[in-house]
Amino acid sequence: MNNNKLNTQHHYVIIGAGMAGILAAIKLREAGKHNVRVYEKADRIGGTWRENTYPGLSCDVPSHSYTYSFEPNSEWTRHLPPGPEVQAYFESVVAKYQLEEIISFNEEITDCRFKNNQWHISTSKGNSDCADFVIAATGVLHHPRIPHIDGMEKFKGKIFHSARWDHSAPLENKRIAVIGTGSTGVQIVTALAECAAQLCHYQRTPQWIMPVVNAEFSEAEKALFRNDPVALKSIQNDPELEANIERFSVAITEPDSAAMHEIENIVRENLENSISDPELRERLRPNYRAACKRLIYSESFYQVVQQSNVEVLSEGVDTIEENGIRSADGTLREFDIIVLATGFQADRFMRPMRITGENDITLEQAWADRPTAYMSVSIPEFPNLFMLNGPNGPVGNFSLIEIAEQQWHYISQLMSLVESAQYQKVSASQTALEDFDKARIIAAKKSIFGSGCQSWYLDAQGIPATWPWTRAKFKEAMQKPDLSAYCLA
Ligand code: NA7
Repeated sequence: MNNNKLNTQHHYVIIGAGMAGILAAIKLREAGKHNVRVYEKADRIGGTWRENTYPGLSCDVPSHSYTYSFEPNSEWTRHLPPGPEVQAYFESVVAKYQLEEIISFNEEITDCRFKNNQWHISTSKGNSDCADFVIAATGVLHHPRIPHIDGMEKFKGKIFHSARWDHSAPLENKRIAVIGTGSTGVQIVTALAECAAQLCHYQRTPQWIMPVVNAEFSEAEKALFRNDPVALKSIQNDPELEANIERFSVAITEPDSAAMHEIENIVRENLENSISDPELRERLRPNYRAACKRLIYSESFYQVVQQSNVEVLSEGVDTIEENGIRSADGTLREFDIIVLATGFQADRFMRPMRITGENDITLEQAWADRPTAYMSVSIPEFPNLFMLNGPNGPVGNFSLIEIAEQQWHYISQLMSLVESAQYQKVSASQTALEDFDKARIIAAKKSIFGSGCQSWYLDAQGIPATWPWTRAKFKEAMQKPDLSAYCLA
């Protein structure tokens, strides 16, 4: 490959100005590629951190790990950063790299079609664009999953999804119902317990809770990080944290490992030691293995659910009526606010955008069985289109920033084959994807995610859609593409 032949005139389109889109834009410009356009359907950057503004929002990955490797942040206030701080971090990065000038806000890409070795793009504003490369950085947890509960439309109070928080609704001394016990529901209940008159947590399935101390960084620590780049780098690459993350990744891929038994012991002891009422303890006890659903980290959820103004209800939601929720046991509880912390449609990725690759194949056709991508980044017959945090990536309690950076390292090597004019198009071969998928599915079924629970990690057939091997193996796979897995023309 002759890098001297780099053609800086290639046009790059990035879909989405969230964490991954920002990364791609920075990396492209850093490499001297200035013909870059980011399309963002909202009016601000930030992706999931823009959309989620609920009380108690916090990242469940340590702050210094949830940070671009090249943009360390001395100012994180806590071990697990509050959501608004994460949003502010991304906004500061966008400002520093002057990315606003290349972002088209309020402009959704509606259609992408590959023709004559280019992607022909249409947007919601009626504009068109023509790109040599498309980077889909559309996020995973993006489309709210709104359940259809009988009578929802009759409710006279406020009802909204956690990712569409209605900030006009006062919370102080209100009667509030939260439906859903994922990370979101747990964070919301923990926050609202402070101000609600009555807080009912509707639990369809209990969760294992990993105790955590979400310590604040002291002023002295922040001053040290501010003044000593080496100290800042070393907290970012903290070897102890690294070892723990790696151990966790072994645990989820090898459910019988000592690492997984250790996690199980911790969460079981947390439940046993924290909940004094035996009846409530049993109601909160999951009947599946720890980390089968995404593990929830909480400092105080178990303490909060024992407060007098908080109740965990496992009777099930039957209907919603004018004044509240009727449980399956017939009890009507009245509420001012109902929060649907019911998660996301994690299989949508860049859909509903219409994407048509070679031979008129649509993304809907390619993904008729399930969303898949070779190594999580490339789809056969969709040349020069790459995904960051696409299907089959390592999404289980890891820093998606780190994952996206590794994917970028890999993708940029594929793009350079076209940039150097060696080839005109590159996409994974069908055989490579099939082989990858076969191995992935075998391993996925054996992972903790396949150990018998319902979660957003599972595809429509109930198979974990995540990267089923260790984090170290992913990092290794992202070092260098195996070109024999690609169709190069
Ligand atoms: P999750 O983890 O998908 O959790 C959704 C929760 O909502 C979960 O407890 C579901 O119960 C519950 N749910 C969904 N539909 C219903 C209905 N119809 N009735 C009752 N309960 C329902 O989403 P989160 O937003 O909490 O977290 C997503 C990720 O964001 C999280 O993993 C972090 O990565 C950040 P179920 O367990 O299916 O019985």
